[in-house]
Order: sequence, then C-alpha cells, then structure tokens
Amino acid sequence: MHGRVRRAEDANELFRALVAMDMAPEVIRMYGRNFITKRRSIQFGADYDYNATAKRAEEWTSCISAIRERVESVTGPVNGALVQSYPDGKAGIGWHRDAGQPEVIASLSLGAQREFGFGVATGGSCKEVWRMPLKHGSLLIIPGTVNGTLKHRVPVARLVKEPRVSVTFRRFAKRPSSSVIGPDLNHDPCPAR
Ligand SMILES: O=C(O)CCC(=O)C(=O)O
Repeated sequence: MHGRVRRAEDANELFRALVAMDMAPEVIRMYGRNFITKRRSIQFGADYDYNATAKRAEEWTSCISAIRERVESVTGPVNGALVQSYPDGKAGIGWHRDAGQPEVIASLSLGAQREFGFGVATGGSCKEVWRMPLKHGSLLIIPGTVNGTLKHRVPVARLVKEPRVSVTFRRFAKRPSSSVIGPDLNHDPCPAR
C-alpha cells in the first residue's frame, strides 16, 4: 500500500525538522568487517536490534510521536521508529529483509524522490521484481508477510543531489524487552530549525 498522507506544506515543514536532527552514520557488520554508511540514523521508542552495531533507541520526542499517531491511525500500534537521512543519491540501503519478523512496516518519505525495489533472493544474489518511486510526503506500508517473502532496498541514485529522510515505524508481535516510552506532547511537535 502506498499513498500520499501529508499536505505539501506539512511535508515540507516536517522534512526541515527531521533533516536538522542529530543523526550519526551507521556501522554495519558484514563479512567480519565494520562498514560506515553514508546514511545517517537515529531510533526512537523500542530498540530495534537489526544489527549487532545498531544504536539504542532514544525516548519518543513530541515530533516523532506526532508522526507516529498519524501513522498508527492507518496501521494500528507500532513499537518504534527509525529515522534515516540520505544526504544525496550516493547513499542508499542494500537488499535486506527487516529483522525480528515485524507484523507491519510503515515508512514515511520526505525530501528528494528516490526509488524502492522489491526483490526475490536467489542463491547469493537478489533479482528485482518491482520498483516504485518514494514521493515526498508518501507513506509505504509493507505487511509482515511481504517482508518475509521479498527483500527490499533503496538503490543508490547518483544523479540525485538532494537529501531525503525516511521515518520507518515497525510493530513487533513480541515487544522488545528494552523499550522507552513517554512522549512530551506539551509543545510544538515539530519545530523546524
Ligand atoms: O528509507 C527507506 O525508506 C527504507 C529503509 C529500510 O529499508 C529499512 O529501514 O529497512
């Protein structure tokens, strides 16, 4: 399921607020080596242990909670959010399945339009079977069954010079043991800096 969920002005303001957040590159452990990603990220809510080097989650902020409430009105409850910033098209995310068997994955896209691919793993490689644009202000919902069957990626797009931010919410059947809750909703949820 894929659709535009935010008015253009809302999406622009949200993008400015998110892109200004303090995010750090990820360290991905693969083939016994650590790789530093061009992508930057920060987690909120429940810890999402997708990699041995994954960062710990921060407490929900009012900004991320405000987005979560709107997403939950479509998906039902979620446990955590991973905000990822792609400074330009040289940053992407390779073929993977989301770890921990999430029941649902919902990803809000803001900023530069990028593409999203679904693929079938065959032996050591992955063959793309579907590709779609991720438009500014759109929400992509991936049911757990699709994540279990197909891999997905945001491929590198060298012609894209502008940044993109995604906020990916996940619901896990078994709530991760380590989780932080408690948004403060008493002030402007998403001040743009
Ligand atoms: O940035 C995105 O929209 C997708 C991110 C993603 O594939 C993931 O967090 O597993």
